[in-house]
Amino acid sequence: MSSRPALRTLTALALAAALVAVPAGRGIAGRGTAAPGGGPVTTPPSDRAQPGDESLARDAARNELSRERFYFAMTDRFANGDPANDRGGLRGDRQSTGFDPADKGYYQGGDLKGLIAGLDYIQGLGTTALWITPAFQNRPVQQDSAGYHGYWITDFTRIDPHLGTNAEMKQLVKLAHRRGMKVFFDIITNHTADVIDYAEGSRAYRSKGAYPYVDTEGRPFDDRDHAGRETFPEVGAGSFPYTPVGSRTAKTPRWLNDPAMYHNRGDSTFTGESSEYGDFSGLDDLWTERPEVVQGMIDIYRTWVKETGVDGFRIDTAKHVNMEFWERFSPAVNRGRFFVFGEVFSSDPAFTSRYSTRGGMDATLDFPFQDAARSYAGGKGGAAKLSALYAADDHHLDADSNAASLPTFLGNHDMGRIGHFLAVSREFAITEAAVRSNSRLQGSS
Ligand SMILES: [Ca+2]
Ligand SMILES: [Ca+2]
Ligand SMILES: [Ca+2]
Ligand SMILES: [Ca+2]
Repeated sequence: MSSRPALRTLTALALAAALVAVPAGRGIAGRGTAAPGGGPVTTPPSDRAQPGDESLARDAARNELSRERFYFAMTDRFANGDPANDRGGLRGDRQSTGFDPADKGYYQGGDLKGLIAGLDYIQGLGTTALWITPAFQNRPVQQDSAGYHGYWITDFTRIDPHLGTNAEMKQLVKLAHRRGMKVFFDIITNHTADVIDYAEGSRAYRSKGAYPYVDTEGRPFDDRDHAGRETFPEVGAGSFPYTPVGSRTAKTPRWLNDPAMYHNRGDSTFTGESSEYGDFSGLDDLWTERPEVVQGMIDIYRTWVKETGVDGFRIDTAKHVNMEFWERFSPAVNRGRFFVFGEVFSSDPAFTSRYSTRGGMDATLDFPFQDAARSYAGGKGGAAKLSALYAADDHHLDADSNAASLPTFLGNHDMGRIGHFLAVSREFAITEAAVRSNSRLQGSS
């Protein structure tokens, strides 16, 4: 008999901004019974069972995190608990401070104190876990928009002063735990803020075939041959397809200021090779094949886990980092009861599942479910996509992870809300390239 879940919970939660509902994964067993109060799932044996069948017909292994109901809060948009930090300690107009509550592209004043004060409200919605937008210090303004969303990090060791302090983050986690709630960080290893420019004055993607990396002796090499290894070829200023220029002091930790820690190939087109090697609208794309970058990111995030006691990570743009990186990063941070789920923007379970079966994550955000549920509820596509989705659940199955742990959602802060999709009365595809180019969250414009 199968324990493949035939039903996923669809609980839409109201969120602080145009955000996402992430209910309890695929947490209901197909023919099983969910115990009241969230206890273990039990599947009664058939009355035709033979002696010994029960030991074979067990429920699938379930990570205990498969029953969380997430509330995804964009901290800047939740509640302003401390007007004194609204400008992040900066002086001047909004182009300096990033603060302009009259413009949704700028900081509005929300902060960690506001979240702490709202824990009663958040828990009262039935929430068991809080996932907050990246909280580390951002470049306050890039072009005509501010880093209120948190995806333009300059200092990976410090909470952004617009949002609060490192001590307040520790307090948030502690107070959430006291209520039996978990806290998840939204983390980024793919890129930093847009600090590096190219001397050539262009950002069009330059491929590895036409512009191979060269070592300090001028010899071309393929960095994939060295990905995930302990050593890497010596490179210098002339090693890259573009010549990186920009501040050498803007980022923390210091290793992030070395331009040789970045791919320096120009903007991603979200297809082919550029998906992993290109910049997100100028955001500096880290050379995640390099051992220094792997270890640097492990050090950053292990320190945060140790200092705050946070319960897990939602990993931003996971699809845009090479798999060898995840094979080393995930086991280094994902220890004990920790839970890691990646953002892999794809509706193909054969693709998304690789990040938990090979890349060491516990799960990926269930983009394939979002796509199939939207298609079904929109009334045009029938149930074929949903049927195919469930039939593909076995892609996710391995010794320590399976489809029951996939956090589901119907809309999110990049693509929009489900109500909008349903109002559009035709079948359409939500592509990553279109979503990314429309979203103010990732790009620099
Ligand atoms: Ca504030
Ligand atoms: Ca990348
Ligand atoms: Ca850049
Ligand atoms: Ca696994």
